Amino acid sequence: MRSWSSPSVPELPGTGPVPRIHDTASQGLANAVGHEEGRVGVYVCGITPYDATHMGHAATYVAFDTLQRAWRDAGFEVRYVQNVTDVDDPLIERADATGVEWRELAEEQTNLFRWDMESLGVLPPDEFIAVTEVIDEVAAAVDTLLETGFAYRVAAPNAVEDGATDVYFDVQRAGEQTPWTLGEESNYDLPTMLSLFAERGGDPDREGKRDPLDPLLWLSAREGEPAWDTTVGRGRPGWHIECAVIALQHLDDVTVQGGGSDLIFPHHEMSAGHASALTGQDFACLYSHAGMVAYEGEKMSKSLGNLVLVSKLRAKGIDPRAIRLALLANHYRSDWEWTADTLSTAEERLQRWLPLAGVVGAGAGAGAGAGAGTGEPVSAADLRDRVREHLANDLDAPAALAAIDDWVDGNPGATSPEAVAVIHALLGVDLTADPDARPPHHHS
Ligand code: 5CA
Ligand code: ZN
Repeated sequence: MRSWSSPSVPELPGTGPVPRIHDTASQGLANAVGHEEGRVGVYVCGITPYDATHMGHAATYVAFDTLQRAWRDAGFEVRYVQNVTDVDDPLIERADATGVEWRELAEEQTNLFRWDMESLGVLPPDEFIAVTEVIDEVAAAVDTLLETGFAYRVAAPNAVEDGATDVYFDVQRAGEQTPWTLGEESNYDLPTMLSLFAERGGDPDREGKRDPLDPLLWLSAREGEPAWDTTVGRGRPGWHIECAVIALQHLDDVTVQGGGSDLIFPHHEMSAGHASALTGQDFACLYSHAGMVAYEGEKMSKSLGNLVLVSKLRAKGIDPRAIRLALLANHYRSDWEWTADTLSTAEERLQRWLPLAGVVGAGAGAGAGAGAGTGEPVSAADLRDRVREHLANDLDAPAALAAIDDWVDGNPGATSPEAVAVIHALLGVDLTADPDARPPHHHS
């Protein structure tokens, strides 16, 4: 599928340190490196295209964008793959409820997402793959899992065709015969797994399964639902196999499997299991998860409807660079709440930084810090080193922002092309851009 346009990323003098990030599987910090020297591959789970793009989505993609920028600055060649779950239960339900065709809903929302990512300065994936583009590949993988005994069929009495079967993944067998075992990625105990499985699309009580935690690989055609004729039968892919297949198809080396922390289990656990059963090898080197953004006291989620959308803020004339700074002001691994202050603080910060590029912001003038000199005097090269160090330390963007604030305070009124380049390359905020010069929103 078409991705989106890449923002420019200035090259900085020298190279940054190899980034270290938290790995969910080993529960500690690890060098974000793969099997091949100087090359990394990252798979970040993409949107299910409805109610896009809310601040939770945006925070997660900006977090992995920061990782990419740190990698590039450290001299790595990065290959980035992202999916779009354009066929799944919640999308179909939403399409039905609103009387829109599911394909149309997915296309319109994916366009909106592309536009939001572009406006936030997020680097595009090299491969942006919709599930509907890989139906045959998923079916082939399910066939392989059936042949190798990692998958089995379960009667589906409510399917369209008489005698149809759904296909499930055998977690016990995979645990015995592959490098993967249940819980190795998430580190969750059984009761936690069972409750999260039920909560996040699993069906622990489905009759005929060998283990309550066995996840669906293939759903045979149901009345009124999308289905494809394939080698495993007429139907559609399960959720976890989709990401395993796309990642394996487009990356030689999955250095990092990423997404929000709501994907730790079952999604990334099961994707890792499926991939291990298909290849006989470990799936990703590292599993990286962004914290959950809340709003009005609860996780921002499509099912609750407590959403702040990037596109709505932009329609109100909010500078997307302020949105990006608002997201970066929270450590990517923490759970945090979006409030009105989140945005106003970021807007003030942007105004304080704009003079670095010789732009006098609306709120500047006798603005914050002018003449205050509270920060220590450091050179722009020192600032670059500090920002690099903070980002290499588990993507500590809040510390990087604070270092820049200090620098601005310590150099009141200064313009600095070096500082501007650091902010542009590593934080994805271009202080020289004219926010009003962006093309108007293009509808699908
Ligand atoms: N299509 C699947 C992944 S294969 C999916 O989870 N789609 S999604 O649209 O629900 O979420 C897209 C990404 O945003 C995922 O990485 C998810 O973990 C992340 N995400 C969703 N809600 C939040 C939130 N409130 N805070 C932070 N990240 C979130
Ligand atoms: Zn996924």
